[in-house]
Amino acid sequence: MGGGTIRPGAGDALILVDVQKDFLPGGSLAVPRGDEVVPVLNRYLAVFRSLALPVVATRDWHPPDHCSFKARGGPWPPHCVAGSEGARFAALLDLPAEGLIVSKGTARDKEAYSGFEGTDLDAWLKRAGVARVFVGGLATDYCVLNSVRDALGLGYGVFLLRDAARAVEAAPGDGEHAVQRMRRLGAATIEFSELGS
Ligand code: VGL
Ligand code: ZN
Repeated sequence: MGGGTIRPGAGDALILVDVQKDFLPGGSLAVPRGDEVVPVLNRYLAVFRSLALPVVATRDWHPPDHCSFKARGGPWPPHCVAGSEGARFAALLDLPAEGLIVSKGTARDKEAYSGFEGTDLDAWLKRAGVARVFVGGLATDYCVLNSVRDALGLGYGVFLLRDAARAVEAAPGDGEHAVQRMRRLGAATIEFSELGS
C-alpha cells in the first residue's frame, strides 16, 4: 500500500462525514464534485477495515421542517430529510455493517453541523479507546470543519483527509479557508499516499 509515514493503528478511528445522496451531484444540496470523495473514502475504509479499526459515518438527518431550510428562514434548500432517499448514504460507499451511524440535526429548531453536537459520538469514541480521528466527507466548509473543530476541542488528534473532502463553496475560497482554519486549530492534513501500512 502507501509508502507514507502515517500508520493507522490502535486508538485510531475513521469518521466519514455526511456522504449522503443529497450532497452528491443531482442531490438537493449538491456539493461540487462531492461524488469524488466516494472512491477515495473506500480506499481509507479498506485500510481501517483491514486493521479492524472503528469506522463512524455521520449523517444529516433533518425533520421535514428543519430550521435550516429556506421555508423557515434558513440558508439551505430542503435536504437530508430523515428517512428520505436523499438522506441515504452514497450507494457506492463501502460502509462496514459494524460501523457506527451518527444522526445529527434531528431537532426541528436546532442546526448541528458537527457530528459531535447533540450526539453520543464523543462518548462512543472514548469508550472505544479512540485518541485520533481521520476525518473526510462533505462538506469541507460546513460539517467537516465543525466536526474537526469539535474533535480538536475534545482532545482528539485529527487528520483531515484532504483528498476525500469537498466544499460547498457558497463563496469562492470557502473550502481553502476552512482547510486553513482546521490547520490553525491543530489538524494535520493528509492524503491517501501518505498512509503507511
Ligand atoms: C451540511 C449544509 C447543510 C454538511 C449539512 O453536511 O456540510 N451543509 N447541512
Ligand atoms: Zn443540513
